[in-house]
Amino acid sequence: MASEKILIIGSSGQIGTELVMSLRGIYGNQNVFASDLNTPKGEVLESGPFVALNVMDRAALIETVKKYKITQVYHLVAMLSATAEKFPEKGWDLNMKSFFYVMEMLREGILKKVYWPSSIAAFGPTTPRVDTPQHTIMDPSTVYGISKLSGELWCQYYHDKYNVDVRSIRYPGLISWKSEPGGGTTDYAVDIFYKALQDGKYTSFLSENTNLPMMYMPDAIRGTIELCEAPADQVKLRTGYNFAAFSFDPQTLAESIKKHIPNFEIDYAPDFRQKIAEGWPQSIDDSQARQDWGWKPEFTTDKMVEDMLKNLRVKLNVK
Ligand code: AKB
Repeated sequence: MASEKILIIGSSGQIGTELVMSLRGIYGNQNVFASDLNTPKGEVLESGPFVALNVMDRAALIETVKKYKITQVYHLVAMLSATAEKFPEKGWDLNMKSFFYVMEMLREGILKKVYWPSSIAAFGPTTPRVDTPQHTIMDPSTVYGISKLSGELWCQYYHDKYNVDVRSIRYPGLISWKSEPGGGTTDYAVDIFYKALQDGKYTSFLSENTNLPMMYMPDAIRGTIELCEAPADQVKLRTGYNFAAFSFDPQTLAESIKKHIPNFEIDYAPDFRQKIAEGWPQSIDDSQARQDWGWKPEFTTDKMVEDMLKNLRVKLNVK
């Protein structure tokens, strides 16, 4: 394990910020390189190496991998669902071009392993929405979803054709108090906590009964590392694994928050993100991840809400 050198591309994003710290705990601070356009703050910068990198600069990416003798890449750069609808070509370029740069290094044997995140956005409006199976209709209707489904199929292609080690998970909406998301359709489920603590009220951009699969970040980080560290023969799928914890709609989340902040008020003003959410699953069947590499979430909605509020009160200095 100590001989592994890991590069996290997009380390200043919602997942990256926390994944860097967990991987440094396992592989050693000096062996996990954070990289992003934006210089991180705090512990990511202070605890180990950071490389300022524009992932669209292929030469710089290859140079970084060679210079630091990187063996594994976690490719976390992406333009998420809501933003990519506004900038389709830019979204596609960012999500896919950099993916190929990394996959080609894997094919050439410069890298040993790649992790690439997929999303529930890879499903679409005619996908069965309840307990969405691992293998089912996939007809994404967003730029982001199309890029995620395409990437999944390319992962499988590279694995089957070139026998390389690439792994992927279909993330639900991720909730974290340490880092904020940006440009996603599930972002309301993080914003709501900040507004509940700071203003006592929140206007949701999704309607009250829009049920979506969600997960607390500690589970997402643990699951990601468990998949990446599983013996290769247990990773039977080389597209994205279905990955689930719980589902809720804005009204149910607000009720759970009210158990701690009784005066909290929510109202609803659905915008263009409503249509995106309506094309996504409401709940996910992740039995294959459970069976192949032992996935099991720990956090329920109520447990997550309690932990979010406890930590955000300290972070935001709110009584
Ligand atoms: C988004 O809302 O775009 C992301 C996702 C579900 O992949 N959080």
